[in-house]
Amino acid sequence: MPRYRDLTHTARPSNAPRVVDPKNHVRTTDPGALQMLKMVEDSKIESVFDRVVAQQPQCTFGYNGICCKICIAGPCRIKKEEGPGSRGICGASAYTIVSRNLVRYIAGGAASHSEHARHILHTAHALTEGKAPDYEIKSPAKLLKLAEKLGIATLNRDNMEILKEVVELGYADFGRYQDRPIAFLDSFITEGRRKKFQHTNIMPTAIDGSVTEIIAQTAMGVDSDPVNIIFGGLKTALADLAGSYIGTTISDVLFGIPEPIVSEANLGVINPKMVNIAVHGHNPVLSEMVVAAARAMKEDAKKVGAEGINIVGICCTGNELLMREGVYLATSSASQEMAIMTGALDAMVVDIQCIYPSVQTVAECFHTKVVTTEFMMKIPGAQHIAFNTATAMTDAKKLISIAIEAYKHRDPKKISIPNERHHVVAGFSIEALTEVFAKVCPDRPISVLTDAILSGQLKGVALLAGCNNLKRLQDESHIAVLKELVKNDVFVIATGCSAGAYAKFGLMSPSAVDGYAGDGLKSFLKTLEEANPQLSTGLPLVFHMGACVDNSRGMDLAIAMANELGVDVPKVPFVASAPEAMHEKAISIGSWAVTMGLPVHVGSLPPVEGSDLVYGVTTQIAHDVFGGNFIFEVDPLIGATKLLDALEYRTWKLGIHKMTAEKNETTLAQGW
Ligand code: NFS
Ligand code: SF4
Repeated sequence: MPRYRDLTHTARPSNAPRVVDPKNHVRTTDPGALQMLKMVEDSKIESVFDRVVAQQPQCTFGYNGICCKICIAGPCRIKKEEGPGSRGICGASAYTIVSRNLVRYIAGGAASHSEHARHILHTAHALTEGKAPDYEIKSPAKLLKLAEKLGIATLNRDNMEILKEVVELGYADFGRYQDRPIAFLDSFITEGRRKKFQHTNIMPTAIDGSVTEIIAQTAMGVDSDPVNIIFGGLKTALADLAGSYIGTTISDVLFGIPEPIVSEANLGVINPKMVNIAVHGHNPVLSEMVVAAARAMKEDAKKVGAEGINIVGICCTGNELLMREGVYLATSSASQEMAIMTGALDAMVVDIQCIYPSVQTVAECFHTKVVTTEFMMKIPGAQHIAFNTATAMTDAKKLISIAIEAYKHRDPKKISIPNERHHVVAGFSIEALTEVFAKVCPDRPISVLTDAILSGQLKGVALLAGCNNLKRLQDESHIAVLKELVKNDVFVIATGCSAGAYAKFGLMSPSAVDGYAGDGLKSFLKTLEEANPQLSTGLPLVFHMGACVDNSRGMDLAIAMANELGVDVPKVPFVASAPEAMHEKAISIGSWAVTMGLPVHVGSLPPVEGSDLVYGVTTQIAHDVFGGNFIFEVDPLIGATKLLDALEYRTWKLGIHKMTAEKNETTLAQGW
């Protein structure tokens, strides 16, 4: 069972309101979005903030996860404690319905991440076939490292040949039928986790297979055992991790490993004098090309009177481009419509995931062109230009031309851009971070981090991730959790819209360190900076590790720490939090993080409270089996305190066992 230092804390959430201020339309704390809302106050443009209010109160059956629509005898709801009303028509009880619904979210998340990864594999495959002339192997170093991890020979071989084999293995990971674990997953987990997954029978053999399996397992009249269902879900979650890892690593091979880079964030990066194009979604395959095409077409923009072309990012496409190209981050998930409301956005080019269908509705009030680019993602009313790997540059140029043409139709009266923009230092892939540590200790770079934790200078590491969920105010919980953790000397890495929040608020910058970091964290960052005089960017308060698929980078760091400490992941002072989780992908990520052995705080409750058993499994039993557990808590400060407790407990245990081992000159015990 997880332990809490504050004896008033239990595995249950506090009674803070689940939907804060449900009638309030001003559901953001982002200073840029707030300004924008004020500016369009009189215009009656409907936004996501209005729709959240319109949805209140939300259905309690759904909220608790006790509504089943898996077959069309339903919908069934659990209405009573006892009798026929306490079960669905087929006899499914609350724990069956709640667990089935939960793992189907995981299937959705795994499918999303993996489809993204598959697209990247297709691009790499086309490259090896000579059918993607506009792409290249930007990072041969990453390719070699990856191939070696996967057991693929590299000596005296051509890079393209190696990539071909890596891609084939990736494809095999999607559809394997034989009984061998997913290679990409197996290549980077610890021996302890490997054994645990085999022992609990959740080691996935194929990504596609895991998704279909869990859908089949939860079909009407199949599995009704909640524990078996949840274990099936965890297997799918591990397939999600594998998909994410494929997405991250192959993207690095094709587009380069992120390195520390300077940029700016928030709506003020939209420039009234330029042709502004927002790239929104998740997949760097298209957006990297858009950036290249924009560089090539600067003169065309000048012909229509603009000073140039300004690419800005939204959501995880924004994170990918920020990390690799230093592209400005305009905004994050809940304020995506606001970018259009500036009246100066000429085109919004979208790929997949987290794109509100409403962007087209808002765009219709302006001159902005919304362009969809993938076959599986169309919006009624928006233009569709199929993006093709074989003709990538030509397609990207077409997209830029659409924006240049739209620029001519701007209405100057409708332009109002918030003046909020903040300095950002991003680009901390695990390679980049390791390089920074290596300047202090070249032989064992990760020991710089683990030693700082063992000595008490740092309290541990936290990965802050996930979306915006407007049950609370946008970004409020992200910021509150971050501030509490850094104040208490936690080394924080961030991804997704959580990273976006810190960037937009100016907290992802070296200048934020003095104001918010505790003394231990401050001195730690100072030591790193002094050892890295070549690093002109300085070191930020919180380290950007990328998009949501790049949570696999975070896992990589936790594993590196485990290896350095000579223990398995559940003993590493490393925690994760999604303070404003929303998407199925976030549920999937949280689930693999728990399975990998991390305490995971989630600041918006998934629908699990309708079954005490499922609630107990996810928050308590999971800890006994995997060493990780969910901490569901909507109050960000209580959530942060529970994370700090978990870190403290792990560090304390680690210290005691290390001391004992040293005293008795034995190896470190593994069984605690
Ligand atoms: Ni992640 Fe990125 Fe944001 Fe949530 Fe959506 S953009 S993949 S799912 S909302 S963090
Ligand atoms: Fe109702 Fe059972 Fe069908 Fe679900 S599977 S809708 S509980 S009859």
